[in-house]
Amino acid sequence: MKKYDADYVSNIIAGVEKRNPGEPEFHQAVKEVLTSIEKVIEARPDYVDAGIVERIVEPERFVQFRVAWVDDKGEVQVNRGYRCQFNSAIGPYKGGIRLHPSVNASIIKFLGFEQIFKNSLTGLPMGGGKGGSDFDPKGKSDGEVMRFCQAFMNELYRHIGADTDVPAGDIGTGSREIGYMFGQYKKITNEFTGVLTGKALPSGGSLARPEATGFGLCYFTDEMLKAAGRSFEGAKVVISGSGNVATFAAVKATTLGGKVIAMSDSSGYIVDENGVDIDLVMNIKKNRSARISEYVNTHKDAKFIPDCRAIWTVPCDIALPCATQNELDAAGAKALVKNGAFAVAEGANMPSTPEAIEIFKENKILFAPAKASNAGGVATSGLEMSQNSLRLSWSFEEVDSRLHGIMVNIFKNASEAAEKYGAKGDLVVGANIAGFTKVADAMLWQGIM
Ligand code: NDP
Ligand code: 2IT
Repeated sequence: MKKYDADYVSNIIAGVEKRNPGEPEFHQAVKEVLTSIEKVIEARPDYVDAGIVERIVEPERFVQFRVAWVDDKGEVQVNRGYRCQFNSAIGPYKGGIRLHPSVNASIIKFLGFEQIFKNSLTGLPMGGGKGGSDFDPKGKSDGEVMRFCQAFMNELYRHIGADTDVPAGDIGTGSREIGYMFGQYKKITNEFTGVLTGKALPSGGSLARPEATGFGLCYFTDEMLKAAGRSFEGAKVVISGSGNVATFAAVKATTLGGKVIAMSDSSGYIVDENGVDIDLVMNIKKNRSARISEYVNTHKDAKFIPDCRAIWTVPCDIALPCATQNELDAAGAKALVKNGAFAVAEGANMPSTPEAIEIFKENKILFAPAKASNAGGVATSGLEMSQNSLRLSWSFEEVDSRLHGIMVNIFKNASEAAEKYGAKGDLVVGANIAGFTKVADAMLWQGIM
């Protein structure tokens, strides 16, 4: 029988590093989760006995495949596709598809691993998964994007299904891409099912799914601020990114009384002290190849700085990193502290480096970790799945109010778990413990597999 000792967790982390060489993002995500659930593992010999932790860090299935398609010049292009089916203990695999040139096995595994605990936190029956490709939608014609998505689905379809694995959007994958993938899945299988979420309304999509991640982020942040006697009211807000999550976070932060003064894309950031014109940002970024620098052509008072990582030097009260992993490092964290920011809430997945999180902790900055604060997107995907199963559509207000309730609950569960394990106020620990326990109990109940 296995026993817990002081090296138990560090040995498992070392094993993950050895078995997955050259995958720093995956190592980072595993380390963060495992080190923050040590107290639970220590208290649960049955988890140790059943090898729960050794099993939870190993994907149940990881597929990598060739995606060949023909570009507008008639030339053959080859990309690499992935689907990581990480854990199905509490429901079908669920998680987005990322289309970005940086996509590799490490990024897909880190995202799939995070998704296990995030999905568990939503309270809905969804396992963890993630997929993607190194395809770059920037600079591609609509026809090229369609041919790529169809080629991607020509392989992916055999691995997914409404009760097996339900992909959705992520960086580079929005309604257009989901549409082409959905059409191809339907063509191949001759089935109209809720196999993807983030669908357009006439094909079974859910109202409020486009808004959900950004809105959910602000609902969660609002709870965290309220518990600390603060609010969005009158706060200056800096948001990185200008895609799906960032723009709807900007909308809701404004509704809640905040003033968004800076946003970015991978080429740099804009500062508009009059308050960012969010409609304009959305309009510019409708085209995936467009640059946010165009903003200053219309708003002459605004500035564009061609260095996206420097956005954290803009003095603000609340920072919402909503672009990508590791975009907020120690230098960014120090700048936020120096300028008096009081809260950081993650919209992107793992946007803060471990060093940055340490700096927030040391300086008592309120910190909302991604797997709790950005769970509103996948939660609403779960609501889309429910509507598809019921063959019904709920109103915007109905979906939004369920989303709000889910985010309030996640904050409550993460706060309570943190307090129970002696880490009051530490939402990193609280979210990891609350997310992990439910999955671990399901794995325990289902036996060794
Ligand atoms: P989008 O593709 O809509 O937007 C991505 C934004 O981030 C763009 O502004 C993009 O700039 C910027 N960005 C992407 N990669 C980089 C990079 N390497 N360096 C700097 N900037 C970058 O994606 P989403 O808004 O959907 O996703 C943003 C984040 O939120 C991701 O971490 C995603 O995993 C996470 N997330 C998304 C959810 C969803 O429902 N969509 C749910 C939960 C989390 P540019 O235009 O220049 O590429
Ligand atoms: O990271 C995420 O949670 C997402 N990209 C959304 C996943 C989903 O299935 O809606």
